[in-house]
Amino acid sequence: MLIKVPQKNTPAPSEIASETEYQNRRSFIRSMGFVGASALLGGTACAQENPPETRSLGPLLKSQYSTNQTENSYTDITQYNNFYEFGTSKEDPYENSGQFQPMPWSVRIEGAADITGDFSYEDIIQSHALEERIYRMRCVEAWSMVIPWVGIPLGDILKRFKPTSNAKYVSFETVYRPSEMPGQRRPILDWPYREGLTIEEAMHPLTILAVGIFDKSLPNQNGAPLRLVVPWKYGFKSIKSINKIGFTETPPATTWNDAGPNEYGFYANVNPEVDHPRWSQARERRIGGSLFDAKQPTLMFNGYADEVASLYSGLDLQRNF
Ligand SMILES: Nc1nc2c(c(=O)[nH]1)N[C@H]1C(S)=C(S)[C@@H](COP(=O)(O)O)O[C@H]1N2
Ligand SMILES: [Mo]
Repeated sequence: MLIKVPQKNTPAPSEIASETEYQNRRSFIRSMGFVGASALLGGTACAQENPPETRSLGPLLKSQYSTNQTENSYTDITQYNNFYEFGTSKEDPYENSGQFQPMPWSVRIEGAADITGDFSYEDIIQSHALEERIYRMRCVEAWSMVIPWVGIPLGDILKRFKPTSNAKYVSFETVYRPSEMPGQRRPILDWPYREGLTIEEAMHPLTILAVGIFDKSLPNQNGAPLRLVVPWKYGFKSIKSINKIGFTETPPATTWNDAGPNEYGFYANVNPEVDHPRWSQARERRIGGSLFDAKQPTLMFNGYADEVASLYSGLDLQRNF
């Protein structure tokens, strides 16, 4: 659900509100009685009676970047997940994310950019057309899916903040809310979950900030309300429920690289020739088929080599895994 923002108070499409404007608008909205729907309906009852996946996203642009492979089902995509904030098994995110409140939402933009501060979900996505992009997704655990994401090219959003020439990397953080995310009550990972990209990767047209799947807003277990999707990298780079984005000069720390530097590199490009130290990365199992289906060969850069290989020319991909 969205907070109802009065039309005449909505900024012009190209405009991005400053922090003070944002605060003013929020207090204006409050004074008008347009309080968050969660306050109207009361806490968790809202999440259960009106789950965010029921919100339709309206007309979508079809993207030239879509794969023509068969999509996984809504059930596969929403009930077989990795989202350690809700537990470590694949069913946990579906089962344990009902208390999570993705709206209202804001994202803090910080670091080497002319425009920084706190911006609402609506401010972040407001002026952008939503595209449907059917992407192959490959998890480091050697399974894959084909998912119809709804999103916005991340670069189009980042440019509005005017990153400076010192912005060599982009860092991302997931919200820290142990009261709503039961996995965060235990030190499974060093919370909050963190990820990072080079600025070139972040600006690449294949990288999107996703807000939905099929034609609906993101269910909690898939990273509501905003998550990254970087289809040529292992799934762990596609960080969910983002509430902080930073422009940095040096490579940002990332959760999985900190947890296991020999197993999870900063780049994490899908590469059938570089094995995970504990298993092969040469083949993958497509979720949704029979367990007896043959695994299929994994493609370099997850099949996106034509688009992204040039980002890594001259880089030793065995060392920079
Ligand atoms: N915050 C956060 N983001 C995360 C994860 C996580 O545990 N926490 N898991 C990652 C991993 S390992 C994968 S494979 C994808 C899974 O996305 P999906 O469940 O929407 O398919 O999310 C990634 N993003
Ligand atoms: Mo993953």
